[in-house]
Amino acid sequence: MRKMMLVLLCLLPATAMAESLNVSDGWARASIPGTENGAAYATLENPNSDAVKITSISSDISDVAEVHRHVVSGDVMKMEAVSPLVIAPGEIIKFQPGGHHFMLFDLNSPLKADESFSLILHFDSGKQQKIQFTVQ
Ligand SMILES: [Cu+2]
Repeated sequence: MRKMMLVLLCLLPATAMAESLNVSDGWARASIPGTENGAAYATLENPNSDAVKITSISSDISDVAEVHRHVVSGDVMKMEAVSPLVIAPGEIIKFQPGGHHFMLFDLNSPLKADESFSLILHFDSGKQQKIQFTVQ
């Protein structure tokens, strides 16, 4: 019985947190002069028992933000939008150069080292999560 109570207690916070991702290491590279686009990276972990679907990204630092990944077709490496991005229960997706990234089109101003900014993840449930990035 005591064990059962403990299990129930442990489940409660998890339910309340449903659909939040554990996000760490948010970073972006400082803009190269003359470029209008940027990319941001972070590690996303889904600690929930259900898959999480990111359907869109919004940002106040750029006109458009999308989840992208690199794909190789023949000898050519290109980027494609991933929408929705589905993260399975327990899955960790490490965004990194050459892999998944948050693509920022038409930055309002160049990304400068040591500055920080945020993006908002929109889930298919209608919930949102704000995540932070530091420019390196
Ligand atoms: Cu891209």
